[in-house]
Amino acid sequence: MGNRADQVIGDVLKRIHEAIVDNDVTYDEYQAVKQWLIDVGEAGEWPLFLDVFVESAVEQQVYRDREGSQGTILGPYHLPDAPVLDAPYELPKRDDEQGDRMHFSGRVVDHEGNPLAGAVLDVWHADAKGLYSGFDPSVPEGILRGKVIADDEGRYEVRSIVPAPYTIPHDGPTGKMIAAADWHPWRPAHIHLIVSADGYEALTTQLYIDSSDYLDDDVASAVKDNLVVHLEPKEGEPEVLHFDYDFALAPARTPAVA
Ligand code: MBD
Ligand code: FE
Repeated sequence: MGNRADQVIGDVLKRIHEAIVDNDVTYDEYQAVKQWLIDVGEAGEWPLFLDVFVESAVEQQVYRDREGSQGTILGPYHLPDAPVLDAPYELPKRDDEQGDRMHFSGRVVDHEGNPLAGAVLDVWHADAKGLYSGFDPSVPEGILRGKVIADDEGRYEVRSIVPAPYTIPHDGPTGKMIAAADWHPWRPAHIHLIVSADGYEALTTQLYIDSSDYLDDDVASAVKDNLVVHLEPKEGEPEVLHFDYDFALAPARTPAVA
């Protein structure tokens, strides 16, 4: 067995050196990149930068043969300690929360379609301005996040508001890099979930709203066709937008530790 760090780090550095040669990089450019890397750290933007520009490649590689539902990237805005909510499940919101009301429901099953009773759905999403609680100081803590439990037949349902597309902050170094390259900083409107059940591989995924812009050019390259959902007025409650989505979990890769 070779040394993994030697192999991977050596390969990454070799490819950087090749890019320097292929693009005839100048000393000014080298100094600018060095300062930019320092700035990203000082601004606390490494989680943002890495999850937007690198995580999708890791996710696709690691889960290329996964059974069951598709996953996608976790992103930088998950808070693992969100509370388990009480039924009927509705994500915490402000009294004057903006945005259309949303309801989604479905089943959590295994890769053979058997219901996973008591499965946990950890759900979080941005508000109607595209901002996340716990990260943007203008949004109170705990808003639009929480854990929902599936019933004995694996059925779940969640109420919330429809999130807006997300834009990376323009003022920081990540935004400056995007502007310098003439890229755009947007992600389509999405809902994050981690769906888990004992004995199964947790599914980290996102659902994308089909009427949103940027589905075809997500800055984070994390959209997959079968993660796109269509909202329609809910039966008997036409002011609420509804979609159905089922999650199929793959068996855990490694046996649980006794
Ligand atoms: C997000 O909301 C997000 O989901 C990702 C992956 C990156 C930046 C912002
Ligand atoms: Fe997000």
